[in-house]
Amino acid sequence: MTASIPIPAASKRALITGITGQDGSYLAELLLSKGYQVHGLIRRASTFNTGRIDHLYQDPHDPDAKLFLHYGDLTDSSRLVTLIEKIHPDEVYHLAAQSHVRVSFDEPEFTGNTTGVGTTRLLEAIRMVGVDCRFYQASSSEMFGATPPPQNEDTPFYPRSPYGAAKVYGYWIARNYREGHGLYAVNGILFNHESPRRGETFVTRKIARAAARIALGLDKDVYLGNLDAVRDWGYAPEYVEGMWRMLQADEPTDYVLATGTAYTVRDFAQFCFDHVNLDWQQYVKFDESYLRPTEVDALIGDATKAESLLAWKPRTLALQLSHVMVDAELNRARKA
Ligand code: NAP
Ligand code: G4F
Repeated sequence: MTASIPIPAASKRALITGITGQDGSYLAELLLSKGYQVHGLIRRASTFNTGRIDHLYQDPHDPDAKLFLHYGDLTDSSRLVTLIEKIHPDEVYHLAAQSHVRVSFDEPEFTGNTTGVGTTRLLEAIRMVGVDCRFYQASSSEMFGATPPPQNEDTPFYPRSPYGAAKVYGYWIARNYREGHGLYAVNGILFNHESPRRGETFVTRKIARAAARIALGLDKDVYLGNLDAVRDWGYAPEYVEGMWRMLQADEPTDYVLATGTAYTVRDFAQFCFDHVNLDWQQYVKFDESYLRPTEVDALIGDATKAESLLAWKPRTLALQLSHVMVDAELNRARKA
């Protein structure tokens, strides 16, 4: 932690909220590789929550250190002001959120407070300090909810969860600071993107992990909810590259990142189990507790704008992604 350590000068400084999450960890790697000084907001927890970024650790006393971590929370506005004042970032990537859709039905108020109002707290900190920076808001395809695919930047929002509603609020508050306060603020409307670093309770990681562990004789089966949901799954490292590109453009605007391909949860299960030569139907069981009060049936994105303005293109599609994830789980399980 860097409580009393003065921050050295650097060519470009980035602040990442949510640096301990899937996307934050890949983005930190990318920005460090580009020579940025990277600052990450982390929450105090009773157990370590830095597993995804431990390999990036640098001694903050080292004069060449480029990664600095700061305790803070999206519910603590005075801390956000202090940090913006101290770091004076050139780019802010706001990724922190209560990001689990199913959990948002159990904790709607908390989700609104962090995922929604947390964005305002950070934007207000930037405005109050008066720092001239570029701001990335982690918006979500979940905002489209019940609006049928294909979905692009002009598609109306119809959120179907407290999480989706909080993200719609975050989207509009970021646009408001762009239009009202002249902030360079961008909404990246990202469709589902996954990786071996995905949280274990999201469906792709849950399935990949189960397939690997069942193949190794460590588990017997896996319980899932709705297998009919259609998602547009891409690969997280490619999506964080898109986030960075959004903040390098001349003008701030909003972009969809997606692969444009559509698979059901059932398809993804089949890909994963096929990869370890098992019949998914023998191992996937149903548990209604994984159903949601309102489901998002189909998300399929149209990323034409990002492709033409940012030259961004996804390379890894669902089948290859499933193999990357199952192989990572086989390695993890063997090591453990
Ligand atoms: P993730 O793995 O769940 O990471 C969420 C991050 O937010 C973690 O670092 C978490 O810290 C932090 N966080 C949560 N509540 C916080 C709080 N109150 N104060 C400070 N930090 C807090 O999410 P992800 O998949 O990387 O997604 C990154 C962002 O993109 C999220 O905003 C998500 O909603 C959005 N998004 C994700 C996808 C996707 O498919 N992955 C698609 C569209 C949009 P801890 O480690 O301490 O929990
Ligand atoms: O993996 P999921 O939990 O992802 P979901 O709900 O699409 O949300 C993710 O993507 C959003 C972008 O659209 C992000 F904004 C959000 O932060 C998050 O990263 O569920 C995918 C689908 C759902 O339809 C769900 O009902 O899988 C279905 N599902 C079926 N069984 C399950 C399960 N989901 C989970 N998490 N666990 C199950 O056992």
